[in-house]
Amino acid sequence: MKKILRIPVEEPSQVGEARRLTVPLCRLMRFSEVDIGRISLIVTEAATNLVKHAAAGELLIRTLECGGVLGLEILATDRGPGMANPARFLQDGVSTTGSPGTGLGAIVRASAKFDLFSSPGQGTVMMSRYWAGRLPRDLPARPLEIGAICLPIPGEESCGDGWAVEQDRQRSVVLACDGLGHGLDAAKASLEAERLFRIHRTRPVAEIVEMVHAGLCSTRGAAIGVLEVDHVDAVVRFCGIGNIAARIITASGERHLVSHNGIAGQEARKIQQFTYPWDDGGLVVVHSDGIATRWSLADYPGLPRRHPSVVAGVLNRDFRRGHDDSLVLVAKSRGRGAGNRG
Ligand SMILES: [Mn+2]
Repeated sequence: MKKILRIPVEEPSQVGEARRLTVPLCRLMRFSEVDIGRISLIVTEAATNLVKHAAAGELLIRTLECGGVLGLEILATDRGPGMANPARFLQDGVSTTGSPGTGLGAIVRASAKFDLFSSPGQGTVMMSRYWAGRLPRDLPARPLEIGAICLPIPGEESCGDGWAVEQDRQRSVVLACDGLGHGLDAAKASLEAERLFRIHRTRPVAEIVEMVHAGLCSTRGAAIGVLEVDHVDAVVRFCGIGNIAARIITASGERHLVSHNGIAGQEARKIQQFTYPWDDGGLVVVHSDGIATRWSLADYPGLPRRHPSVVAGVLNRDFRRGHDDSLVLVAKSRGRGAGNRG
C-alpha cells in the first residue's frame, strides 16, 4: 500500500485538522493506539511549527514499508524565515530540558529517524520517520536510501505518476513513470508500468523499458524512465521514453541523463540505455514534468548531505508546478556503517 496525504497548514485550525486526517490513515494500516498517539504527537508538533512560520506550510505524510513492518514518514515544509543555525535548534531539541518554542525535541524523541534542512530566507524541511514495530535484524540489502514524493494534481484522488524501486547487493533499479494526462486512466497506466517493472526487474535497463513499452499498449501510455545504480561496476545506467528527467549530482557537479522522445505503450523510435560514472557520495534525482527542471542543488548549500526525503521535500516545495501530477524521487547511498535500517 503506497499512500500519501498532502495537508496545507497555514493557520491554527489546521493543526487539529492535520491530526484528524492522519488518524484514519493510521487505522487503515492497523497501527496500535500507542503508535497512533505518538504519530499524532509528531503531526501536531510539526503542524504547530508550520503555523508559526505560516508561509506555504505543508505536511506530506506517506506510508513506508520495510521488511514487512509498516511506518509513516512525516515531512513538514515551509517557506518561512528558516533557521540560521539549525544544528543549535536540534541540540536544544534533544537536550533533557527540551526546547520550548520549537517542539523539535518531542518530535526527535518520538521518531525512528529525523532530519532537517533549513536556511535563512528559504524555509525549512523537516522529516520524521516512524515505524509501527521493530524492524527485522536481517533486512535484505538496500544499498540506496530513497525519498519519493508523488502527488496527484490538486482535485484528483488518483495519481498518474508512479514509481518503484527494487534493490539487492549488486544493483538498485528505479522506475519513474508519468501516465498520460491525469486521473484514473493515467493511474492505471502507471500501475501497469510498476507491475511490469517488478516482473522484469532483473533484466538490463533497456530490456526493462522494452518490456514495459510492449506491455503498456493496452493503456493510454506513459513517459517512463528506468535508472540502475550498479554498485559493483560503479556506474549508473539510464533508459527513458518521453519526459522523465534524471540527474546525477556529485561533488564535481550535476549531470543530466539522456532519454529519447516517445510514449511508452504507443511510440518509441529508439530505446537506448546510457551509462554514466557513479561514486558512493553521489545522489540521483528523477522526476516527472510535474516538477520544473530549472532547479540546482548548488542553490541549497549542505542539502545533498541530508536524507533523500528531505532533498525531495525541498524540490517538491520549490519546483512543483501544481497543474499536473508530480513525482520527485531522490536516491543516495547509505553511508558505510550507517546500516540498512529504516
Ligand atoms: Mn505529467
